[in-house]
Amino acid sequence: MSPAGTAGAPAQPLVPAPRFHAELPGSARLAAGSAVVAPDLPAVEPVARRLAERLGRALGGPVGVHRPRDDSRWAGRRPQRPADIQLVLDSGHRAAQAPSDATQRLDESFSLTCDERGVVLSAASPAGLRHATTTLLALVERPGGRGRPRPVDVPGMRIEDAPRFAWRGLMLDVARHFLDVPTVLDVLEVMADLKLNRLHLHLSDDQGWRLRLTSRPRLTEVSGATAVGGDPGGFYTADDLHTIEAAAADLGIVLVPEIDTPGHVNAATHAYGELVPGGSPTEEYTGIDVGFSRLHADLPATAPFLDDVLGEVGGLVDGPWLHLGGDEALEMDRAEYTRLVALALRAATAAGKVPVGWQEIAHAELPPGAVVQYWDERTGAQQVAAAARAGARVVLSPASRTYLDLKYDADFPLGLDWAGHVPLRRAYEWEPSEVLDLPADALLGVEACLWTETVRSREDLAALLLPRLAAVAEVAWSVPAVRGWDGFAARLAAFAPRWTAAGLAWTRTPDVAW
Ligand code: TNX
Repeated sequence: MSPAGTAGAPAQPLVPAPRFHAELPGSARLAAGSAVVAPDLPAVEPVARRLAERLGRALGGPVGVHRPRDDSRWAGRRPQRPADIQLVLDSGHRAAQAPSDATQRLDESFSLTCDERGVVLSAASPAGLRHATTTLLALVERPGGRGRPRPVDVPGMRIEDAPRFAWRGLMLDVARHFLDVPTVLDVLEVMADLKLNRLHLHLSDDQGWRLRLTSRPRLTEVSGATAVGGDPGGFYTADDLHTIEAAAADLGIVLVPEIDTPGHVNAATHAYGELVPGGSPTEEYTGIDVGFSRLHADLPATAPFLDDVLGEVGGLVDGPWLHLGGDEALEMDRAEYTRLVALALRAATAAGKVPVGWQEIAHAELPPGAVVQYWDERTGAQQVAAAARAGARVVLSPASRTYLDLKYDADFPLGLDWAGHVPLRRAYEWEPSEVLDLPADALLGVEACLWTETVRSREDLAALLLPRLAAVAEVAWSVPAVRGWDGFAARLAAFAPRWTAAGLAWTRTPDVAW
């Protein structure tokens, strides 16, 4: 077994690295007129459609979807024509039963076989088939040559792949600067191509409130228009959130909305004076300091606010998770903090959601299965480990590796540097199991975070996000045995031109021969 492209052959553009990759004799020629042959199931439909659309664009002519009525006739069989791509749902994979995360990783597992007889993508579930199509697209899509017929010979190979971690996320801070729906949809496509599966939206902070709620309309009426530096704000309607969630679902990505309390709440206290002792709203805030704003456990308006807001947000999303924030409430004592977090936890649970929070919530009593997101390497490792021993799950976002808002180096014009600089190689070369001392099954996954204090445009966003998101995605997906900087750099150089073709202003970092 060798990770693609480490044995002298030109690197295949496979990021994240697959678990198993072997060359086979021959190749399959895909061309306009090729067909995607897929089982006739609703859950497979968006997978087959996306594959056919993108193949059509890459091959310069129409690629149709063919759905044989009786799926069993096709299962495990070779394509009828060598130019076709056959999607096979192989329920045999399901036989092995395992605890929930392992089941999910099994669901996301897939194989790809390409030889003279054509391409077969096989998986136990639509999620696995989707990843298989993503892998095929990475092999087929070559920038340039749009619009004219362009057959592609896919070299013979066998890939068997499955994710290392169940949670492979990206957090977007849409509060410091707002990101409109089309921008978020573009990011979702980038994520899906890297086999990421969680989009965490940080919807509220001191500088703005980004989701319109019927229970508390002033949140966006008053605080929807503000942003860092006096830049334009913005907010999502419930329909916007549904648009994002539906697009994410088509790509196998689950939306995790965050309402940050009990700190980072100036947008709320600016809109509702009842959340402030004395009743006068706080001033709007457009700077980038943290830790100064807070809720008050003893005010009568506080618990109803949390119940209404978290209940309404929980009701807007299909996904099982609701992120409660909980970071950097620096202006209150531990006792009041844990009381306020307990109120938020109760509201999330009442909304039927599994609570997620930044690492500070480990100080509170957590319901079993709650998710704690580790970010601040200066502090908190003990509490997070203790919470994990008591049944919490952990998502790793160590700032010095996964905070994609930190500068690449001192000269980079965008980004912060409070946790140092994060060159591409630093975002790549770390081992999740070494970050915290956790029980074996507590580590749920890895999430990159893009805070937007310095992000004022789509260009700024792409410049910080890419290529580092690819590094974190490979940390989250690929097993250590197939990871290595040289192979990654070579595969990434082959992968990245598709970002250019998509019009993304990514950063050509000095550490890769792009
Ligand atoms: C810390 S990380 C924060 C954010 C900032 C970020 C900037 C975390 C949970 N809180 O409020 O935006 O640093 O890197």
